[in-house]
Amino acid sequence: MAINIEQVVGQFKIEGTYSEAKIFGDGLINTTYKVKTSENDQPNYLLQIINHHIFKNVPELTKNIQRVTDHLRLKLENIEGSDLKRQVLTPIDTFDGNGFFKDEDGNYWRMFLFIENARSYNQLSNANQAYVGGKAFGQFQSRLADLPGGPLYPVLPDFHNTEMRILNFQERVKQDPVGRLKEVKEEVDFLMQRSEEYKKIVQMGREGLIQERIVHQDTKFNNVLLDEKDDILCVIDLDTVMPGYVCYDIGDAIRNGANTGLEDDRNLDNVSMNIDLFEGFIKGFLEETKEVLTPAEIDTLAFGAKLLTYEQAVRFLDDYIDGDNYYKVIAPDHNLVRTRAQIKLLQSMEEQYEKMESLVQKYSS
Ligand code: ADP
Ligand code: GN1
Ligand code: MG
Repeated sequence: MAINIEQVVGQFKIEGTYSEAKIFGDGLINTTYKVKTSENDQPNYLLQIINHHIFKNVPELTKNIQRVTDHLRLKLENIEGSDLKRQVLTPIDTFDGNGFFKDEDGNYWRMFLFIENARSYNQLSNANQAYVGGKAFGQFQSRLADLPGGPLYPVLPDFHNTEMRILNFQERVKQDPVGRLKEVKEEVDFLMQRSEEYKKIVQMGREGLIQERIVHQDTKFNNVLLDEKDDILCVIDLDTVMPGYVCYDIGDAIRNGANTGLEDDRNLDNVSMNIDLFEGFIKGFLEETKEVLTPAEIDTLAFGAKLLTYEQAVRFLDDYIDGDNYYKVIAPDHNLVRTRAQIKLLQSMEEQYEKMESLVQKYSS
């Protein structure tokens, strides 16, 4: 059935009159629209179809986001000069009080206030942006450290459980459901040769050497909005905020942000890790978090960058072998292109690993 967006918007308590909706942003998971209102003095909105094949419990997901944004807003209220409409996401409630709307086709919709005059970048152009990105995710984590009301609901259990992801990947390789394995033997071998090394963080957690904290878990650079001066505005895309290890956030930020190429670059010569951008992320992140992190956690940060890049390569290749059921793709080989770019990035990190570790030491002492 054709979607009537105006009717969907009518379920939410918006201010102003619906005027138009246009597809917006470059997320790989949800479908996002910018909704404009016709009055100049009324806000615009962001409307999303939540990918409920991935996020199966939408009511609990909605509660998590409500709790997280309420807490962040409370923190901002105590910081002079805060802009409560732009420095934290504002979810819009529905008339039935659920905070989401399920349409006749089974799609789940939600709305936020649109954050105006914000930029989100898919690629960084300088180390200052990396520093700001690191600071944004560090600040996000430290502000949520005292979230009341018990643990958040684990919306995606084992999301960054690399040990589990490797086991699932091995199973997928065995099944080879759409006959693509023959094209990717080299990539599978590369990843399997390293599988023991990348089970380390989960093992450390099991042994009680590192603890779980509330972390974002999807720290792509386009999930932080910056203002016109490239200062931190707001961390967005809160679907995966859950208990997890600290190296997941800084690791994924570096994986995504310190790449000299694109996540899906077909030209592998473009892809490498820029050590200056790495340094910017680490400096910003540790400025916000070093007081609370334990020495064991600090020791995992450089490793986290390799871990998340490795895991992402496993996830993209797993989806390719499975026939592209998870990530949005724009070409039949898109997930394979992404896998190869992650592998190239990982190799570049392996080459620079000593330097990465020494920068972590520098900014944590
Ligand atoms: P996905 O999970 O698909 O990545 P996001 O929640 O990150 O979805 O939203 C997609 C894009 O929409 C973001 O990268 C960002 O550019 C933009 N965006 C998201 N929320 C807002 C907002 N409240 N105001 C302005 N832009 C936003
Ligand atoms: C997805 O939602 P988005 O586009 O910010 C994915 C991340 C991956 C990323 C790779 C819930 O992020 O884990 O790292 O794509 N989110 C989910 O680009 O799987
Ligand atoms: Mg996003």
